[in-house]
Amino acid sequence: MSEPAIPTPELTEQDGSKADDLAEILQGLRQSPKVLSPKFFYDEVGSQLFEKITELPEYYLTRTELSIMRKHIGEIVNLIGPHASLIEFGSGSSMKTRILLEHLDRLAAYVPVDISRDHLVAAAEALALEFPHIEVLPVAADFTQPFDLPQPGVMPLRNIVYFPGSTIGNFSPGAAQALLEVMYQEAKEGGALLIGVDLKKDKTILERAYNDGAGVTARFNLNMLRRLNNEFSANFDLSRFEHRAVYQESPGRIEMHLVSTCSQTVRVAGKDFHFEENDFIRTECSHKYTLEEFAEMARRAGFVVHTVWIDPERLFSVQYCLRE
Ligand code: SAH
Ligand code: AVI
Repeated sequence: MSEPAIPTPELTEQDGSKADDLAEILQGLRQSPKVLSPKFFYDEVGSQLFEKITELPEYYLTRTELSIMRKHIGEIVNLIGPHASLIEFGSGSSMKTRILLEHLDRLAAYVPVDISRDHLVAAAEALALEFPHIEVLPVAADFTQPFDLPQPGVMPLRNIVYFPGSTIGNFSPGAAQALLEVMYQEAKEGGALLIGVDLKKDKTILERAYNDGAGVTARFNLNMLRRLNNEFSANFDLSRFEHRAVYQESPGRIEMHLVSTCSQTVRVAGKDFHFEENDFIRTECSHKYTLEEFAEMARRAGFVVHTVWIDPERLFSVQYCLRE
């Protein structure tokens, strides 16, 4: 007898408007220094380049977070308890989530939320095949804008918001707190937040992680310009920009830049933007926190840090935060 077919996960789509994205891009390019949001990294090519970054020897974040998750999965599972709904912000390929999906007790649903639509759909389909007993409900949305969550078929006992990867670091402290407040709402009464937070450390380790020898991070950074050319009628010449990542001790963040190698004018959707040699666009900040700094930010959003797991080298933390 043949196996029953696994249904394709139903996608909930919160259509961001192209016009809003363009307005945000033009506004960022008018600033001094010029800025673009890191959310524009993630088309299909950008998502794949990020996957490559996670495998780089210099990029300690992913393998360290994975090792923490594997080591403490028993304790994490006990804290979360049975019949939870797992809502993941910025799920990407859901690689780390597999550890949770394999171990959590009778999960009510898994709701991955990501802006990179096609990548999300592929990841959700793979998970539905791998975990046929779990309801997978993908949401394609910009999580910085209001979005609706689908209702699972089975009523969960509690909502667990999962935010791994230290993606929280890609937001300014004010925006990060606002995002934590959204997560507080989504966790609902009795819910919790499980979050990966990268820690402050030696500048050399940090700058190496964002300036890898194979040049993958440079390709990831430059991909944003290729995307603007393809989707927003821009004419960036990628050979006239260089990747740079520098750690600013105060406030404690890596800044990724695209530096103009000459004096040039670029057109985006009919508007001209001039660059002198060495002018740059800031494409990403990756804030690093002390445990105290993160606890304070979480507290202001309504969470109390319950348990913190750290690797022996104190590079990265995974934190379980309860709604107060
Ligand atoms: N959670 C994964 C992936 C981290 S990469 C990990 O830990 O390895 C960051 C992810 O967040 C990407 O998949 C990207 O598409 C998504 N993302 C970034 N900004 C977003 C936004 N504003 N709304 C929704 N998803 C976003
Ligand atoms: C997704 N985010 C947490 C990564 C980071 O480390 O800030 C994105 C990244 N940028 C360069 N390398 C990786």
